[in-house]
Amino acid sequence: MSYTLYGSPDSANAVVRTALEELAQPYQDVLVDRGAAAQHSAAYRALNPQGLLPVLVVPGQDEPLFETAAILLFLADRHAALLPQAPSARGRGLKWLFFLSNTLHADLRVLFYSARYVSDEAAIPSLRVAMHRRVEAHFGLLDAEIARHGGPWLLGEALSVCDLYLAWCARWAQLYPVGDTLPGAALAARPRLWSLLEALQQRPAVQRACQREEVGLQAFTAPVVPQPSRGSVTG
Ligand SMILES: N[C@@H](CCC(=O)N[C@@H](CS)C(=O)NCC(=O)O)C(=O)O
Repeated sequence: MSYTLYGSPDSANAVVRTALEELAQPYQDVLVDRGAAAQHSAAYRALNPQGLLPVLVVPGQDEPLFETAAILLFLADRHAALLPQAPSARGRGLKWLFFLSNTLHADLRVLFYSARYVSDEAAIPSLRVAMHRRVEAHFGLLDAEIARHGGPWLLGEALSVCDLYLAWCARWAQLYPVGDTLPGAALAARPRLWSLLEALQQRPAVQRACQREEVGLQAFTAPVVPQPSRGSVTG
């Protein structure tokens, strides 16, 4: 029995998919069509009561898993890969994984779904200006961390789930919300971070994930809004 990944094109399921591909684990896909608001259906909320993507169903687990970082941590533990295993380096992996989840990704969500975070829509432009500033600072911290130890990956010499999460966040920051995004140049000006993105998108496993997400093979350094053959990227 293999994993079952619930997702929609170019959504947070892409991070989990990339981890599954890097781990060479078989999995099946279930499309949750955001264009039809399927993530809010009763059937999907039975899997994730938040109505958010992704969900990973894991044989042998008594419940479906949700929250991208939790799923990444679960997979890294189960397969003893993609996070430092040495006790002395474990904390390094966890702190950046949590930073990506509860700070970078959470702040990106404020940009993507700004109307949910204000009571007056007139406040959205100014909220977005502030959030762009925060997100740029987060990418600056990540770039500085790579520079501090010399890279090439966020945690040093070994690829980790943090790199996968970081790269998809960098992609989304350049694409969404359509018409009010972080300029790609703001990321390209972060040389260590940019090198990481370039290296990551050359990996065969990452390319397999990008193909299944239908996002093209320069998904992180020259992203374009996809036109998926099934489902929708928004909704
Ligand atoms: N904290 C959640 C956030 C997931 C998330 O933002 N998912 C988006 C897709 S990228 C989603 O489901 N959006 C639909 C919605 O908010 O209605 C996680 O890490 O899993």
